[in-house]
Amino acid sequence: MMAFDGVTLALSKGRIFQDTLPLLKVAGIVPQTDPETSRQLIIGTNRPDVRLIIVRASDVPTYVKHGAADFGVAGRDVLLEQGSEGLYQLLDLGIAKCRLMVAVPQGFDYAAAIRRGGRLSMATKYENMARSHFAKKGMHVDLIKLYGSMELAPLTGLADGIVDLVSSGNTLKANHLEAVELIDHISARLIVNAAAWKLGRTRLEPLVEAFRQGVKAE
Ligand code: PRT
Ligand code: MG
Repeated sequence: MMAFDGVTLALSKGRIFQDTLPLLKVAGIVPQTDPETSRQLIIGTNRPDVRLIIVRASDVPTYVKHGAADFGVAGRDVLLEQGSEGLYQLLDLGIAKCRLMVAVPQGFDYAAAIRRGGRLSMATKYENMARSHFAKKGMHVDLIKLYGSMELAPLTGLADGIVDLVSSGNTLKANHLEAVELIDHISARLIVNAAAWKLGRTRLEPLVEAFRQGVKAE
């Protein structure tokens, strides 16, 4: 594995992989297998000098920070939540778009609850972003850290509301919740190891240019 001297791109399967495919295709880069069906975690491409590694979405920055991957495609949510020291965000790829929102049960008067100034509790996977958002608003909020299925929290009395990513809004609707506040717009970014970028830019530049063409074509 260490013998590979091409460029390694870290991706998560699911929406990031699916949305990155057309960008790679514009650059003439085509993966040799589909991570949705194959169990391979290292995927070659039609280009001997470019390979993909498949990792959890929240692990993409870690691989790039440590130089185990040259590049990664990571959601802005992941980068904001984890911090991005040691990384450069080279491009906004405009894919996997969504919004980080506050949501509460339908009919819950969020504005009135804020005016009353009582303590609200919010369940979220995005503790850091939620904390800085509510602090900016001067709100006292108890955050409850969850790792998934945030929507369940208000339905079971675990929390008054949630802070979660929303794209179509169908998940909120299906759970009788409604978005009441926008925290941030999210999209996926092309990230690179900062030290590698400073030292080995000529080796890395062509893939960045390929992505730039892909983004332009989309
Ligand atoms: O799923 P896993 O635990 O492995 O990790 P992950 O959830 O971090 O990965 P993945 O692949 O689900 O998401 C990767 C990236 O896609 C995220 O980091 C975001 O930047 C981006 N993205 C875009 C989204 C969504 N849209 C999105 N809708 N990530 C998650 N969701 C979830 C949301 O949390 C909620 O549960 O989808 C549900 C809401 O979707 P709608 O369409 O019903 O509103
Ligand atoms: Mg997910």
